[in-house]
Amino acid sequence: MAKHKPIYPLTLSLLTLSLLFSSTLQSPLNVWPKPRTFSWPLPQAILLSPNFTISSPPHQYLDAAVTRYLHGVLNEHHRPLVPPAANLTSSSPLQTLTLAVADLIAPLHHGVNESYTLSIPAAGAYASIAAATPWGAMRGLETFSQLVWGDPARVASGIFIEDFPIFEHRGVMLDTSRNFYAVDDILRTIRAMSENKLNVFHWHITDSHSFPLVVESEPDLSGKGSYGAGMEYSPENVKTVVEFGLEHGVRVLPEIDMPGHTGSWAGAYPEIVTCANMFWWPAGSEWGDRLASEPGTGHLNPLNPKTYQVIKNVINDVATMFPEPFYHAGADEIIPGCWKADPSIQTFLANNGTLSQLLEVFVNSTFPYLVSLNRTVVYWEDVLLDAEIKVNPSVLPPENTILQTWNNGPNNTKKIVSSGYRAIVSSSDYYYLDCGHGDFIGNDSTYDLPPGTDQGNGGSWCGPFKTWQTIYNYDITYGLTDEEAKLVLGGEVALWSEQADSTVLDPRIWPRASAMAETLWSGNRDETGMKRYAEATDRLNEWRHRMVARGIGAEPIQPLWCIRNPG
Ligand code: CP6
Repeated sequence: MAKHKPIYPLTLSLLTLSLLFSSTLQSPLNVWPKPRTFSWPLPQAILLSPNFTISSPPHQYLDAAVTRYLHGVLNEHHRPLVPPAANLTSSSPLQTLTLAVADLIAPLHHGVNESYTLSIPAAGAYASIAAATPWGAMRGLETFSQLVWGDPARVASGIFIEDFPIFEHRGVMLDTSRNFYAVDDILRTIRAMSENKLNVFHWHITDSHSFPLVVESEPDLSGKGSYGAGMEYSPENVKTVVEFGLEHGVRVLPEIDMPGHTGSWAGAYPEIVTCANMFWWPAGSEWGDRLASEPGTGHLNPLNPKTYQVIKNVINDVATMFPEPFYHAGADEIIPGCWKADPSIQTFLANNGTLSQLLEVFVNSTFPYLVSLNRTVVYWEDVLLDAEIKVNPSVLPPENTILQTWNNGPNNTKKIVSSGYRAIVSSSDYYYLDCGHGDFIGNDSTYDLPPGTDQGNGGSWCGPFKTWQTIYNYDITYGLTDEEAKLVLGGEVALWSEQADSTVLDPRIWPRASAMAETLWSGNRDETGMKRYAEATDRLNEWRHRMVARGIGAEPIQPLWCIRNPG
């Protein structure tokens, strides 16, 4: 049992004083996401010396970050929307930022310690970051860079920050199958993630529409399934992305969606994909609804041995290309009609087999293989929570399985963690960035209406648009017990790309992903427990402005007028 120290009256009055300082007298700090604790009692700043340097222990990936931030702080010359009131207090400039890293060999894995402290003296030549790991040091460098502004460059001073995230998994999911993104788009997204202290790039690489990943042991998958030469990701491209992620403290988590969403595999292997050529069938038919404007959604046939030959080759190559210990294996949205279209499956069902058993056959033939490669498998929640087609939980041991929830808000999160599984939260009502941009069921005759009809089922079926406030507001452990909440690893915003490509990538993601980034890093409430929208709005305006200056096309959240005319 830990002993509680008695609280003396003096301690109490000091506590009250410091609370007063932190809530009322402190100057606003333009850092996004807001640090967990900081003190900046007086609005002061100190110039950066033109010879300013960052000294750090050598490290394969931290070195690149140090070079990047050194260049950034000396050359950004950021002009804030509202110039900080801070006065220059010292005649001698800051010479050095020193990094101390406790554990230099900690790999960038789930749960790695990202904590750091940053101290910038009011006067004196040295600032310092003390971090648990290189990845925490990168978070500290980002914070330092956001405290720098002006020409000549200056940094907020007389400041002490102690910072660490609430949630360990803070991600962005990008779908590169429905539309193609160039490698540069992906790198820019990862850079912006790192600047928002997000740490997992969930790459939904393949789907029914295209198979852009070059798998060396199965070259026909992309050869016949990609949108064409120049719209593929080679193993070298993947290496570039993974290394870039490491230099930015961002893990790259691959998803090869299966057994559903695999129509694009049929170019190479029509014999292992069911229903791939059933382009259009009517909504509400006995086949079940088609999903996501698909060219025949395509499901891998669990009863064909050839299916597993191909899958094992794919998994092997993907595991080689992506060293990340988490592997996302999909398993979302199985449509009864797609499997039922296949004669061998019809026989299986006629002999009293069920579609859930068919999914179990599939999971039992693929999940242990992933575990044998030391992977922790992430599935979409459907694998256990679908109304009709789901496996028996006994085939998915909680120690190797994480479920990503996307339906039914907090209720499904509760279902997942109360049955002992870890959860990643991407509830579509809050975290789906694509929704609200129109209906993506292509060639849809529901809009060809006879005279005298007012409207069809118009509008977006996955709307409305999620504002940054909707995202900021969401408490991903809402309604959970403390024990259950521990199983929530974090969250991901998701950009499905039926109606997105590089032309809209930045403004669809930013600054709305920034809203989640802060909620998951330091929360969405002030010291009194109130949601901190007003304060966050001004800071997000500044942060969006800085992101734009850094080459991220984040969309505006307000007219400039509001900033010039505050209150
Ligand atoms: N593709 C895949 C999709 C979606 C999912 N999986 C999706 C479903 C509903 C909405 C948006 C996207 N397009 N493979 C669900 C996980 Cl509203």
